[in-house]
Amino acid sequence: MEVVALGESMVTFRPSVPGRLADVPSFDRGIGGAESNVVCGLAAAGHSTRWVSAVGADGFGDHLVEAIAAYGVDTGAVRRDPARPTGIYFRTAADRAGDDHEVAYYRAGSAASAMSATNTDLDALRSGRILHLSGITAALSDDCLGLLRTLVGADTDGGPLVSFDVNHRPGLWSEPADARVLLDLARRADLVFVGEDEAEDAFGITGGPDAIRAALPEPQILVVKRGADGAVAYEGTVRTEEPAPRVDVVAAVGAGDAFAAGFLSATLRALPVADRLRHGHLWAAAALTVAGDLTAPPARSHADRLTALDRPAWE
Ligand code: KDG
Repeated sequence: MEVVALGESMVTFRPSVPGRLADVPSFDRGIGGAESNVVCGLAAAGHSTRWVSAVGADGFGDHLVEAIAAYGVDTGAVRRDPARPTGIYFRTAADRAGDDHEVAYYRAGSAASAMSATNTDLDALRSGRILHLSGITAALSDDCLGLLRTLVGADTDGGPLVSFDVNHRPGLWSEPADARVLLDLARRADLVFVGEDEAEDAFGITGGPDAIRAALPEPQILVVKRGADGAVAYEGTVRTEEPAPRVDVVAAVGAGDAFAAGFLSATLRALPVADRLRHGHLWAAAALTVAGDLTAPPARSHADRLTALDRPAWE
């Protein structure tokens, strides 16, 4: 197994016409979940992947497991919980300025929020070359936070490389300061993805990528995403910056997951850091130009041709 991911996935509902949640009469069903988005993208690109989670013993749980398995992801370690429902959520589209959208989660008390270090298959979680986690899980419950701490705090000799996407979701944290637990988790991971704005919102770190690295020196690799301004990776003391290609954004949802998946795919292929960033950007570009949470990645041969372009043509 190349990549294993842990996290809650949800059946998602997007308005079939633009407008406020209060007004739209019908919704299109899809699937979402930051961590399963990553492994679905990787599986679509030919990598072997597993998703570990819990869903209810209900129709939405069936749909999630079937839809994620259809990408080629192993779902054998997903627990079905007859006592709790599968989470769902509703999201309206952003306006042209990019940020006026509504998100309504119905996930409190969900099957996934009851995941813990005792009811989740830790062997399955540690069975890949990379274990991908995110800060969303930390916000779901104390048990979920405990599970994350078990995984990132483990003595990882011979274990998977732990990849952690900070994924700060303000709507899931009761106190803004609570999100600081994410900084502690990030410090114990091997590879960390964080947005420049996110570092300010969640950790109160201002001053850009170098300031974030100064506050977060522990991970072997730290990737700071700067939206349309590109991304910076720090590997030890080596700093690599790659601009993002320009795209007409339809919806930003899922772009961070696609970036992480592209970066991980290139990591598994042992490509240089600059190329890992470029693959991240290209996968994110594919996600930015569609409305849903989950997008097919660009074809590998096409992405390889684009990442080989000289700087002026790339930008
Ligand atoms: O990154 C996209 C995710 O935010 C989305 O798919 C749903 O996992 C999700 C969440 O918790 O918001």
